[in-house]
Amino acid sequence: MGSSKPQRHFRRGPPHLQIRAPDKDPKEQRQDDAGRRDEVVGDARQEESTQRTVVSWRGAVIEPEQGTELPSRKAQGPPTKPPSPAPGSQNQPASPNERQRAVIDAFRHAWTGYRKFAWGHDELKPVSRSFSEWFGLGLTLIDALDTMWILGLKKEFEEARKWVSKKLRFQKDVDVNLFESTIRILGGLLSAYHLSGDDLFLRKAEDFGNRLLPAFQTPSKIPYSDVNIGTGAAHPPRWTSDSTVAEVTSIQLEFRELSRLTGNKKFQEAAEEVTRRVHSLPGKKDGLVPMFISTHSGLFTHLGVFTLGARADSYYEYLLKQWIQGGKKETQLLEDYVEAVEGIKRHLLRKSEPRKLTFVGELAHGRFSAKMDHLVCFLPGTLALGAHHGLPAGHMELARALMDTCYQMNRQMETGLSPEIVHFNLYPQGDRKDVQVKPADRHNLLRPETVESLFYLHRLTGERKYQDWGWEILQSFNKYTRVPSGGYSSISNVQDPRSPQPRDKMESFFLGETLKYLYLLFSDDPDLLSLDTYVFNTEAHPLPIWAPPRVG
Ligand code: DMJ
Repeated sequence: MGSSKPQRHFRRGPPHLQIRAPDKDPKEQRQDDAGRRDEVVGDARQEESTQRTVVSWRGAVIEPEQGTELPSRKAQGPPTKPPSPAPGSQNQPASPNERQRAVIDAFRHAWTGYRKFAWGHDELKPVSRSFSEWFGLGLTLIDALDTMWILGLKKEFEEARKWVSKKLRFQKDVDVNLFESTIRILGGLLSAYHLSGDDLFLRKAEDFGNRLLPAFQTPSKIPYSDVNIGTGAAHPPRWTSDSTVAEVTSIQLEFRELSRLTGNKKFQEAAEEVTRRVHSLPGKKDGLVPMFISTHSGLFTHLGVFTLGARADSYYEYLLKQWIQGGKKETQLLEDYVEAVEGIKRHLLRKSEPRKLTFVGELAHGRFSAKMDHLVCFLPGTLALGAHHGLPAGHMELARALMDTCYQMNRQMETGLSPEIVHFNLYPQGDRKDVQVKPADRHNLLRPETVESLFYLHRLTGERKYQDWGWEILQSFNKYTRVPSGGYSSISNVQDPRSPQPRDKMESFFLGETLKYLYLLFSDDPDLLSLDTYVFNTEAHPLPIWAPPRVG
């Protein structure tokens, strides 16, 4: 794609900007100096050369290359570390199968609405055929770039690329949320760069990353939630001086990658300082973190409340994914992740009645609540990914059990679509179902988490049932959320198939994540964005796993 237009520097070859891995990972250096924790018995460096056991954590031996894999891949002999993919080197997919074609059709329908009624704006309002602005940066268009590339929608990609080149300007007096803009805009640009090899996206990413950096200028180095990308003024939300824990700990994949690509360590240093500080904070419970953190003191606030849902979710996801991104050397990240999984098992797991579905509830000051956000459905996928990368088989078992539950959160609704929040039934009572929904929680925002995890579970087990479950969900999206004039809309009531009540908004993550994960779920090709080569950020933007540094 694009090779016919060399004047745009749109090509597959190596980019102009300096691309190099950091000489020596500063975190690794610090770990060398500090010595290893008692639990860590392996030697990460030795692992680099021998591919043997890396660490154990409280007795759980972690063997990085012995995770769950498709049977056909196990037979291929001793595994080797894949090199980081060169930008533009991901193969175009083979011809899409029937289900993938249905995803392409859904994407085209969504894109048609966006193109007609919301072009260059943040989000489509498909019912009123208009748009809404959040940051005023073409959020849906940027979030969808890599999806178009992966789905092979070349014409659409070219047109969007032209908009990025001609219209996207970051010199604007506008406040952006650091986390949301990092995962969607910075992540979207970086992955568009990696897939296409087009320098334009890297230049834009670097410009944007520079404009986000003032958010980190706080007394504690814990960033403010918001920053003005035109003036550089950063501030917390109006109602508090706190930041959200998931937000400040889910920007690292993107900032680290930006440093690797540009050779400028300032992005990585700012983001990793947050990781270091959060690592050693008091107020955790067996690896589980509270939801808020003060930008003044750098301490957790609102102590004693623990959830895997909103405000904490991707903290856990990014511990594992940074460890994978960095080549499985940063053992502190791994330890924090494994400890947190143990904390989840100890404090938050229960089984519902009557079907005994395993779910993740919440804990508030010692009191358990059987409430689970749909957001928590990222967890089966993350657990499966960890097991694939060598974490204990028990993580995979838990992933399977939670995947069943997330499927039931969709299946037990009249529309086949999950509500935003469910409450599980803990006691046998007549014909009461496992999954209960409160009136205020009946909406569905076209979120990706169930299909995201279905993608991982299918990719890592090869079991077709996960594809079939995703197919049911795609059909439900088409039946209840598709707007005839173009686009898909979030709905207010997943329990009323006759009147699901469109809310007139298509979130950017429907194109950035939901449809992308569905397309990947329906693929049977493990090399289409291989999980040994790429790690997906929390907005489904694939970034390369870093290759080990060359020796000698
Ligand atoms: C997305 O922006 C990301 O997946 C984030 O991690 C959680 N919220 C939405 C999707 O639900």
